[in-house]
Amino acid sequence: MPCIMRKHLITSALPYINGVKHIGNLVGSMLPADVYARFLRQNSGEVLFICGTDEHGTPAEIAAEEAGKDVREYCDEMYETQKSIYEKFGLSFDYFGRSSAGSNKEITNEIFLALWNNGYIIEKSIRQYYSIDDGRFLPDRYLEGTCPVCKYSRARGDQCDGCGALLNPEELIDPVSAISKSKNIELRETKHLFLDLSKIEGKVDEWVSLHDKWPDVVKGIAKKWINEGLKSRCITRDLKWGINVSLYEYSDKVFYVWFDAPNAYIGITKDWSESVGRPEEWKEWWTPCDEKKVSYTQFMAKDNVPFHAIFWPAMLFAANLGFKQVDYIKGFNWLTYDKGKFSTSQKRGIFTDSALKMFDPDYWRYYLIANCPEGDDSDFSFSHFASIINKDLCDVLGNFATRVLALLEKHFDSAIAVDLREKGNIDEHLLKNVCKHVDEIEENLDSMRFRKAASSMRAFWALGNEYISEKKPWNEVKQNKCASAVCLAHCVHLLRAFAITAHPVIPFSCRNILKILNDVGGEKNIDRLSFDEAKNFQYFKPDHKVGAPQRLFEKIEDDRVKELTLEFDGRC
Ligand code: B3M
Ligand code: ZN
Repeated sequence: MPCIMRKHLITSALPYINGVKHIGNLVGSMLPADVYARFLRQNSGEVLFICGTDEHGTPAEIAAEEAGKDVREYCDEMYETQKSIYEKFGLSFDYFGRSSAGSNKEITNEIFLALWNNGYIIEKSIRQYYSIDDGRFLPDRYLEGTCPVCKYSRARGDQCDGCGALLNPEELIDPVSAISKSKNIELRETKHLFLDLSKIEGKVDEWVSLHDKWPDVVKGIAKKWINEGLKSRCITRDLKWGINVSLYEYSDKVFYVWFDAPNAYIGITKDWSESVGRPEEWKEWWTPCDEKKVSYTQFMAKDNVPFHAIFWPAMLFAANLGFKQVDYIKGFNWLTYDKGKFSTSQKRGIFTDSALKMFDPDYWRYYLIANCPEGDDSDFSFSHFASIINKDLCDVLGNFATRVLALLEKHFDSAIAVDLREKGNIDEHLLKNVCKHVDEIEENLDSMRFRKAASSMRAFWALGNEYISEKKPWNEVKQNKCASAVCLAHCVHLLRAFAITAHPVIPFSCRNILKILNDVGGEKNIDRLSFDEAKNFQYFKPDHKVGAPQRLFEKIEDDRVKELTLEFDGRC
């Protein structure tokens, strides 16, 4: 098994606090990260899976204002809301923390002071938009206008949602205050702190070049940034909500949200460490004696790549505090909705809370992993969703389970009835095939090829149906009851193997399968059942009884598809 004995640190991009996230956010970071974490835990890797809410910056302030709440109160509430949604989706974070926690304040200021002491911070007087009507400076999202690159009309002061370009506020065409929509704004002098990225560019370039195995989308973005030359970036903002800058002259300013958010991966790990009563343990992950002992993988959508592949690594190199750099960045393209972009701020798409009301979490988990925007963007539609669920989960996996359980009930009183440990009973040909499929799923998950992992699972489930159709135990039972029992015993073991290997993707259903199979130990320990165990076809004893047949998945009917398509016609 490749690279399994190392410690695996996994972080998912921290979902922004400004509202319930949509399923595009889920598939672009948290869900695949969870699948990977679950896979590694099952296969004996020591895993630490960290995530949390990203709470600072102007979108949080704006969302709080819209909700008529104090920003701290808004964040407290939205943190709980998001956390509980992710639990329902089965996201198995070891710790789900917050970027506004004290730990992040500490670590961010520690990194900032190191950057200051090492000469990477420059003070500059800049001209920034000031709204006369609002009586304040307008950082980032407080400023709106037309994007100079793609002409999208609602680009923000720091980034365009239309084309992803990172912008400086003065570049916006026809800027207005996002608070009052007032055009009564003017550029005023104000002093800010900048991170001098050009000074560390060589080191970042060299480091990026070492990572030729990163996905194309990640390498492409990283290289583009390097090739365009790294410029200094403003890291302070005139806001009240955020982490205060620990320099007297700047104490009325806070850090730019992207300056503090990545540091929260470390801060949240500290909080995890405290929570498990081993307050020093976070260091084993972030400052290990042997760097190679920890393998660090990040998950994110492509718009977050510049910050994770360039800015944060640059900060960590320049601060030189010995923090572990990322080893592998799994970046994703977009999941589009009705061919357009999902958007939290514009409330467009399917949101995770309403998704949970529509279907069981495993339906979403399976669909989203099987169609994740890995190589390219992928488009969501309810008809596509229904066709995948009906075909793969209902017709292939669910159907096999029902057939096996029904035959066992009808002919063998739901008992296994034979001992596969007896010489000659094991179907070697089938077992060889099983091993091939299990290895394929394992390889795909290990190398984070999620779409392929789902299709190799589907192929494995199809093997079950092929096997039972070929052996026809319902016929066999009349002439050779023993042969029929042998076939069904293999089928029960196949079901167990499906449950073990599909567990990273559809954990609720797989636990349920083991429950139906009366595999009490397995059900309890499924989180740690290695894929090698899926190759064990001598697990169940002859007197073992399984449960009555039941449907694992319900088909999604055409009427329901029509209803949902109408309800969410891209304007929900
Ligand atoms: N909050 C994701 C986003 O909202 C952003 C990720 C931060 S990861 C340190 O685009
Ligand atoms: Zn644009």
